[in-house]
Amino acid sequence: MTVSPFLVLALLFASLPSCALSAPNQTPKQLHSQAISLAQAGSYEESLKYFRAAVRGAPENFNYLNDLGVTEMRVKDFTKAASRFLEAAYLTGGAYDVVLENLEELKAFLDPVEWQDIETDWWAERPTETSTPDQQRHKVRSLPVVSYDDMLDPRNETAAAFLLGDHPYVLTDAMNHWDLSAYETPSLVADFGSSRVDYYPQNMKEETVKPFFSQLESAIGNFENPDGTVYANVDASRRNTYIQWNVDYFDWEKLKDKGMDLPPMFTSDDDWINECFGEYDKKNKDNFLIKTHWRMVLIGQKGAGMFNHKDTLQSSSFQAQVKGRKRWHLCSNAESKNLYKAGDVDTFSPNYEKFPKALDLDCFDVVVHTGEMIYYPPNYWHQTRNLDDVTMSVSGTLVTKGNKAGISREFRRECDTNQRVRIFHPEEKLCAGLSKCYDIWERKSWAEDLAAHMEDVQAQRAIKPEL
Ligand SMILES: O=C(O)CCC(=O)C(=O)O
Ligand SMILES: [Fe+2]
Repeated sequence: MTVSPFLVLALLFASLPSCALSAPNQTPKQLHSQAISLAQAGSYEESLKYFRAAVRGAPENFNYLNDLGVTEMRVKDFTKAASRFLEAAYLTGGAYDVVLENLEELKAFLDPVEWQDIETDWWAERPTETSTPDQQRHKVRSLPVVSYDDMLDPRNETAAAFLLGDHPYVLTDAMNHWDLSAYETPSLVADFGSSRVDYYPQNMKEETVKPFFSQLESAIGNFENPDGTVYANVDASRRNTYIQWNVDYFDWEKLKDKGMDLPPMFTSDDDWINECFGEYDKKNKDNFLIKTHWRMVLIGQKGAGMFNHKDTLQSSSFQAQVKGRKRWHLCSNAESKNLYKAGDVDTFSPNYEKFPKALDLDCFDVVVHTGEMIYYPPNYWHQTRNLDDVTMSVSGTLVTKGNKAGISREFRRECDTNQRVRIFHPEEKLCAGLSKCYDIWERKSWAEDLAAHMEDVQAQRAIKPEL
């Protein structure tokens, strides 16, 4: 490796004070100083942790980005280094000579095709803040918006068509009396701090990203604390933390006590979970809920999101937006032919050269605001991006009249030990519970049950008009 880019860094180093070793809750400036000390002492790998933490705490600081890039070059991680220099050049409008010099140096280590791929990926990966589909050249429509009042009105046939769950929609005014203060992070930590969560310090943008298993309290603590060094071996330079909390039976009940009041079409699983898995068998119920990610709270920073995918099990889902806004791109199963495989197409900003069929897509793109809900039927592709810092939502999986056959088929396959590819590896007891479910789902009068529940809500409203 030639030395010139590092001379640039050496000059930067020389002008900075060295400082004492690690202390918790350091500012980005302190983290950067510490990184420089470590790099000067030749501990590049260790210093990367601190450079990345500094960048995480001050993502717009182009000096930190540049120094991180230089150190990544030193450990021969050229792809990452390139993304730092590109970011720094972008932030400074190309007016920062040091970065431009480093970029030129770096290009010498890469062949032109590799370089072009890195640049394209960097553009596509950059978290954009608005919902403007500026990089989209395929057809996107906005999702139908239905108000809860219209849905509760039996004479409103248009709204009634959405009730059964065969079409995607955004639902408004169904969360008007939720106590959203219960979802402020201090309140969540106070009430659910020891609950177990999957913690993704670096987003869920690809299928291969693996989470840490953590307690909600420490995940939220790390999330809010700019000292990213706690992430040890993870490159946590981007503030794209996503926490996925698979909610167990009691925590879901507790969320209800704290003012989560879901409309009837999203609560039909309450009717059968106890019956299938045993009212007093918490372990069996939780096994079902957690293994299938049946009910979740998703807590994410701006820019975090989930890659384009279809849910397993051919289930439907709803999501209630309790804090911030989330952008969704939804495509029906008919678009599978244009979407390659999960995670391939970034539907917010597709690489049409690499995935040309994406040009033929005809999908939905919608921003769900605080207090709104979104629903999608089975086999819908979806990709998300959080638009606010912090964004939080509650999601639930649903069995409906239209998807019960598909879900039963998927679960039966999961319970068949002769199948080679299985996802959940359910135990015998869980499968015995599921067998009960298939019967219940088969016998259930879906439309009538729902109509009865809706009537109940209307009747309650008539008694308590303030609802
Ligand atoms: O909320 C998100 O970011 C994505 C959630 C999701 O894909 C799901 O619940 O299946
Ligand atoms: Fe999903």
